[in-house]
Amino acid sequence: MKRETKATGARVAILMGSDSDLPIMQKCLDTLRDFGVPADAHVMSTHRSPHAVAQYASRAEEQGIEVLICAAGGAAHLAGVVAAHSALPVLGVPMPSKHLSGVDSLYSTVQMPGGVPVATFAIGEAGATNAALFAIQVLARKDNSLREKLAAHKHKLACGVRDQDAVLQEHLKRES
Ligand code: RP5
Repeated sequence: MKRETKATGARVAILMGSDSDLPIMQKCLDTLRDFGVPADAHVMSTHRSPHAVAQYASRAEEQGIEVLICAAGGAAHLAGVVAAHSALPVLGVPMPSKHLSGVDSLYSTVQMPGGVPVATFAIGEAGATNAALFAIQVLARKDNSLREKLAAHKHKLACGVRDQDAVLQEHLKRES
């Protein structure tokens, strides 16, 4: 079946090899939404729907997509094949897998041949969140409002750690 790609206003596309990846990739969608970045998301598989992957990847740039985020598990070739078909930055998120805990996904995403880069993130939810943040950092180079939101995000992280430390100091004081 031919998949038509229509311009949707999305700046980032999230592709995942199966809907079983969605619970983890929801972190990626949520992070992009929190920053107000319009994103497309699709299930498509290098092995199960190879033509859809090739077609989407080769048309993504003309559809206005600026960064491609690809999540797959096991023999995780999605990010690599997308990178083969597009000159856009491709971010790979290795999914935890049933038998090898995602180490298979990590290796098959990260070990690209020279000349075809895939920026590979941590296995699982941290990787899903960080891929979204990295995509936002790329877009923020030419977007002041995103730069401000990233600065606020960093500030919130630091405040969270400062609050944790304050609780720890109270606890230690009570114990002494
Ligand atoms: C990969 O195989 C998918 O990305 C998923 O992580 C894994 C298992 O897929 P399902 O069997 O759950 O569809 O292609």
